[in-house]
Formats: sequence, structure tokens, C-alpha cells
Amino acid sequence: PQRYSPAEIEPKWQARWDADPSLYAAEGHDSGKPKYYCLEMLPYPSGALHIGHVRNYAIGDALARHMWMRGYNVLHPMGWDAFGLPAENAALKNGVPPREWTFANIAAMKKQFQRLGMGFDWTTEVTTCLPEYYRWNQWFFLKMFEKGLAYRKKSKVNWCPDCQTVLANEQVIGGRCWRHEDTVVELRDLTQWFLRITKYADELLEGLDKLEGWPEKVRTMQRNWIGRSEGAHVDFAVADGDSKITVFTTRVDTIFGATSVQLAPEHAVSKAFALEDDALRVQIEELLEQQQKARESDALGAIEKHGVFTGRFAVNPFNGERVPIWVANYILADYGTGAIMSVPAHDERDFEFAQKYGLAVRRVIAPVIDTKDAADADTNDLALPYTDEDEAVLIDSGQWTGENCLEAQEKMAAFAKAKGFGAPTVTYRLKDWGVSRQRYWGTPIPMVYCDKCSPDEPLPVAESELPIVLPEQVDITQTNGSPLGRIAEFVNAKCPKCGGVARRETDTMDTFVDSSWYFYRYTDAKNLAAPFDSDKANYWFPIDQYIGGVEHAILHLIYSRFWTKVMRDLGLVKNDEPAERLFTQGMVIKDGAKMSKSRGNVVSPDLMIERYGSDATRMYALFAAPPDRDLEWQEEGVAGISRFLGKVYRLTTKFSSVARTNGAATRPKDQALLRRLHQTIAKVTQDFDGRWHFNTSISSIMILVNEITANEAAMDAGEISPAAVSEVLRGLILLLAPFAPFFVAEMWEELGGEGVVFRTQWPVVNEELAREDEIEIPVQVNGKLVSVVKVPAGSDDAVVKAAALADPKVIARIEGKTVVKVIVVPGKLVNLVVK
Ligand code: ANZ
Ligand code: ZN
Ligand code: ZN
Repeated sequence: PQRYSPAEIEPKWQARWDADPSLYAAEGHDSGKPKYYCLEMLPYPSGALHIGHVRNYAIGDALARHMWMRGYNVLHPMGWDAFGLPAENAALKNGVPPREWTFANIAAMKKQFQRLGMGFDWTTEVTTCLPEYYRWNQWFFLKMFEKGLAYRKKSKVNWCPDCQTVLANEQVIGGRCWRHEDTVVELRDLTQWFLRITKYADELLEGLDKLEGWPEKVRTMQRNWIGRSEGAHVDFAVADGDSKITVFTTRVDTIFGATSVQLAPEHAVSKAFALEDDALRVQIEELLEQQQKARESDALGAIEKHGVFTGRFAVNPFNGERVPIWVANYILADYGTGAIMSVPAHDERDFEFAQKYGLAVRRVIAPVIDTKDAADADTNDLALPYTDEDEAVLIDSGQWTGENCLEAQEKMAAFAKAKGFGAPTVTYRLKDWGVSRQRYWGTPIPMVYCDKCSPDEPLPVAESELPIVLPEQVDITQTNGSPLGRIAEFVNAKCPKCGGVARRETDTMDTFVDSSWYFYRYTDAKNLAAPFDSDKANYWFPIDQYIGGVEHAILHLIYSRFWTKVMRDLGLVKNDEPAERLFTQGMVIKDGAKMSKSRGNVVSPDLMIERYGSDATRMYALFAAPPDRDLEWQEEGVAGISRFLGKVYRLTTKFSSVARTNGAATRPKDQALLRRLHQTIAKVTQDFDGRWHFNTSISSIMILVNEITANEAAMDAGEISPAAVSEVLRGLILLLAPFAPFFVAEMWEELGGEGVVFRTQWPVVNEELAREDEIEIPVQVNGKLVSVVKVPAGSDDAVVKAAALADPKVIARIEGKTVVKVIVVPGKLVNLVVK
């Protein structure tokens, strides 16, 4: 075509690429090349890509293409996180079976990816809802069960009394059922399957220090999520009874200041007291309800504190004192031991509570005061609560009085252990991972129950029975109970132990299981005998660069780190961590706000592609902001990129026949143009190696194009060698290759370039050519900037010094003074020291 027409160029190349799956396929692990595993998080097949996806995948695709051109064996795969609730919702709404809905969406989104020209290796495509994938979820589950890493216990779940079923958290809206607006969701105790992620808590925490290629904010979020607390357990005996209350405290040093013991409403001792006293029971139930409401609305941290005195007392084992036992709504049953000792003088929350209920406040910590400040000791007597533990000592604490707080913490915990009423301990906020879902569209858990031979213990199915296939004809419109539980053919199983009739587990797995190891499967996606071949995984892992949204900073990225450690301990892989580097891209916003249907500010990728082409859309997504920042989408900007590509198109087609001639660059005007080219190569290459500021890479390419345009008349007049024209145009197209794949393929052909442009060597900087003829050097006198001098690039120190001393402004400044020293920082600065 005469003019740049993405509507003609893009479908033409797309058809060629779609027909050749080997184009973007990785080479084998025996290729001999250095490997590069570039991975973007796989999408949920919701039906259509949104503009945020376009940005995410444009970043990864640019990187993959760049690394190909740098000579790496690149794995750049794609797949579908295909199980999950939306498929069931769609089925309920439109009557389309979840499987059908999911695969229709996958087909549509794959088309979009192809239309966008994403260079994915579709030969390793992974779809998590296929039995050939999820059978390995089941296999891993069996391995974990064998190792005691998968187990059952009772836990709280959301329960809708109308639906008669468990609800996922997403199905609870404002404490009510998503399908029954008037029904308040209850918390129920149900037996659920858990994976013992807490076994790896310390390793998950310590590993974060080594993940230097991960954003600090993600590492901090994971540290907080794991929430390691060092402290002590101390047993308080219940007075006039034979039970005891074990408290968890991080400040055992303050124990002489404990003026009550506080229990969670669900603590076993609270429950026992409630049984004996009806009025108390009602009050405790109320406290529990307040806590659960706050928990549901995520307001636990800010809960208004209430409590009730049980009428009973506990004995502080350190001093034999009796303290009242209370039940309070801010004490959580599932953290620490569900019981605390309350020290109002030294803890904010305890202080607040004590003020409210008139409980004693007893000070046992004082700041360390220098003797010379002792006179001011009164004013140093800080208000309560006094929470310092550094530079602080114990007072009124029996034999521990005078001890430094931090030392006392260790000594007192050891003392408790020696005396048998406590021990040093570590508590984590991290909980074991509950993976049971009473849903249909997920991986069946491969366990059975046999009342005859194993009434108390669930039995694992034999590995040879896998996959336990998810049945297809399932009525999910009926709401009571687990959908799989209604299918007799599914539920009835042969007992693996006695051969009798057993009952199959009808829970399915949390979909985070699917995404915990999918990236290993890409290395060997067609393996029918194992989740993957270890040699292949060991070649590709760890992932060199993982790219995705910061919304996955915790769950997905902790679960997948856990899964990697389990696989390592099973001997399947050698790496401790899945990904060497992690990049979290910013959001795409429109009109200053996050895009949403309700705001009506959603940008459709399809529409952008229709108007400006995929290349301009993708390139704009990289140009409009640094990739880690939020990007404000402006259609005018996409149009601008399209015009820019139009310019390059015109120049390339106009000079392509000149560029095809051979020769040497010998004419005088060649140098300036080549210098700009090589400076651009240096800049873009640096951006890929460094912070990925593709916005500045693309601007520098625009500057190069301006330079070419400025030289157009000279090119027309033959004042520039064909060889220079050729080098500049080819260089330009290669620099654009990571950003605008269709356009570049077309232009490469136009220039007579050989082979596939994305497998062409990335341009190498010629430092000599890139160097400016003259450079500017600031001159300082006694550290103050006085002037700037121009010297030929690469001048030696003597020349630079002479230029500085000859500068009129410098001369004026140093007149009548003695130059004691001249410091030359080559290429950067001259500093004259004068007296
Ligand atoms: C006495 C004490 C005195 C405490 C003092 C603190 C300061 P982190 O760091 O978050 O682990 N606590 C323990 N279990 C609790 C539960 N289930 N619900 C609510 N609070 C609980 O916090 C540990 C501290 O939080 C523990 O140390 C305990 O209060 C409280 F000057 O014990 B401390
Ligand atoms: Zn309901
Ligand atoms: Zn049996």
C-alpha cells in the first residue's frame, strides 16, 4: 500500500504467524543457547481481554522479542486459569454448561491474543480445566496427603441457610447471601481440607530476603501476611477449677503488670464457663456476633472493644497473683492461643479496655535514664501506656526488677519453661491453606470415605485411578448442597482398601491450586506420565522474569512459592523459588479513575485495534507511562503513535531501494545520522537491561526518526551514502521490533531483510560512532558552578584543564587568586580549588 494501513498489514502477517506454530516456539532444553523464561500471569477466561491485559502482555511480549534478538532460547508460553466460579454463575444465568462457556471464551480470547500479535508459544498451551492438567493437581494432593501436608480439620465457613450450602467469600455481600439478599450468612464449622503451608512459614519468610529481583512492596506484603511473632506461652491456672489458660504474649517481661486474662469468645474455657451460666452465655454470644460482623466487613482492627467479666479468676504463675478472667470481642480464637494476659500500663489496646471497664493499671517498665538526666526524671516519666522495650528496664517485677526488657523476655520465657508453666514460642499470622470448595467447576479432591473399613480416616484413591474426572452433566441450578454430591455415579466409588462401596469426596479444590504450578507444566505440557520432566523444568527454572498485577502479591505468589518448595522436597525440581524476578505493572485508568462498567469509562481493546491497529495500541500502552506506574489512557495518544508509525512507513518505503544497495558509508553527512542511530541503540538496549522505561525508549526512537526526517533532503540529494541510509533504516526497524511486531515484519520485508526479523541479531552499539564530537563539561570554582566549556569528545585531562582556564567567566572568577589544584573528572567535570 501507498500509505501505512494496519488494516492491511496486520491480518496478512497474522495469517502467516497463525499458520506457523514453530515461529514462537521455544527450542529444547538441549539447544545449547542460554535460556530465558519470560512469563506473564495467565488470564482467567472471562470472555474478553481488557486494556489492562493488553498492557501486561505488551510488556512481556516486548521483553520476549528483545531476548530472542539477543540470542536467547526464550520460553514465552500462555495458558488459561480456567476453573472458577464465574463459569458457574454464567451457567446459572444463561443455562450454558460451565465447560462450554469456558471453552468459547478461551477461543475468543485466543483470537484476541493473535490479533494483537502476541508472540506466545502455543505449542505448550495449558488449560487448567482439562483432565490432563488437573489430574496432576490430584496427584500432588495425594503426595501431600502421604507426607502429612494435606489434612482435614474443622473450620469456619460461610453458610447460607436458604441455599443450604457453603458460600465462597466472594458470594458473601455485606454479610448476606449473593442470591438471598435478605438472608444473613452464618459461620459454620465444617470439616475441610487444608494444605500445611505453615510448615514452610520460616522458609517462605527467609526466602524473601534473597528475592532481590522482586519489588520491595510485594516482599513487605508477604512478610506481613506471614506475620512471624516471637514470644512466649504462659499457663495461668484457673482458680477453683482444674483447667488452665495458656496465653500467647510477645511481652512476657510485662507479666508483673498483668491485671486480667482475656479470652476469645470461642475459647474452650469461655465455652465451658458459658455452659455453667446462662446470662454469661448470652453475653459471650453477643461478643462473638460482634466479632464475626467485624470480621466479615474486614473491620476487626477497628472493632469497638467490649468485654464481660466471667466472675472467675486465674493465677499468674510468676507471682501467684489472682487476676480476673474476662471474655472480649477483640481477642481472636484463631491467633496465638486465643487468650492473652492484659497489661494496661504497657499496651494500647489493653489500656483502652482497662479505662473503659475500670481495670487496674500497673506500671512495671521504666525508661533507662542517664544519671546526669536523673534530675529530670519526673518529666521523663512518660504517660501511659508506655510501650517501649528498647532502653527500658523492669520495675516492681520481683527477682526480675532492674533487668533490661529485651533480655528479660528471653530469661523469663526460659524460666517459665524450666518451671514447666510455659515456653518461648513463635506464632504466625499465616494459616494453613483451606483448599476445599463446595463448588462444581474445580478439581475433584481424590479421596474417598469408607464406613466399613475406615470410618474415621479418609482414604486416598490409587494413583492409577487418576484422573478423577469431573462429570459433565451436572445440574448446578439446584442450590442445596455440593453439586457433585447429587451425582450418584460420581459419589459411589470402590473402596481402595476393602473393595466395598465407598463415598467419594465431593469438594473440589480452590482454583489457586491450579495456578500454583502451571508454569512448570509449560516446560513439558504434553507429558502424560508426569506433571513434567525434571530435566526440562531444571533447565528452564527459575522463571527469569514474571510479570503480572500487584493484586497477586499475596495469595498466588505465596501459594506458588509454597508449591515450589513442596515439589523441591519431592525431588521434582532443584530451585527453591519459582521466579528470579517479578515485575508488577501499573493500572490502566481512564478519566482519572479505574475503569469499570458502572463508571462507563471502559476502553475496549477491540475498538482501539479497529481504529489504529494492534501495533499502535500496544506501543501506546508502553509509551504512555513507565510500566510500573498507572497509565491514563488517551485515545489521542494512540492516534499519535499511529501517525508516528505512518512516518516511519513513508520513510522506509521511500528509501527502501536505496537501502538495498551495498557499499560503505563515506559521505560527510553520514556521521551525524549514524551517531544518532547508535545513541538510540545504546538507550533502548539500556532500558531493556535496566528499569524498562519503554516510554523513554520509544521517545528516543522518535528522536531518531526526526533526525532522519531532518536529513531527508540530503538523502534525496545523494549527500548521504546508501550504506548509511541502509544501516539507519534497518537499525530503526530492529529497534521497533519488540514494540510493533506486524509493522516491523512488513518493513523488514520492504528493506529486503533476511529471515524472520525477531530472530535477527539485536543491533549492537558502535561506541565510536555513538560518541558526540564535542561534549560539554561544567567547570566549578571551589565547588560552585561557574561555566560550561566545550571540548572534543575523548579529550585528555590537559586539554580539558586548558579549556577551563581559558574560559572568560572562569578567568574573571579566579582573578587575583592562586589556583592550588585542578581536579578533572574525565568527561564529567572540572573543579578549580583557589585561594
Ligand atoms: C501481653 C502484652 C503486653 C502484649 C504488652 C503486648 C504488649 P503480635 O505482635 O501481633 O503477634 N495477642 C495475642 N494473641 C491475641 C489474640 N488471639 N487476639 C488479640 N490479641 C492477641 O501481637 C502479640 C500480642 O498481641 C500479644 O502480646 C498479646 O498481647 C496480643 F505490653 O501480651 B501481648
Ligand atoms: Zn442463599
Ligand atoms: Zn473400605
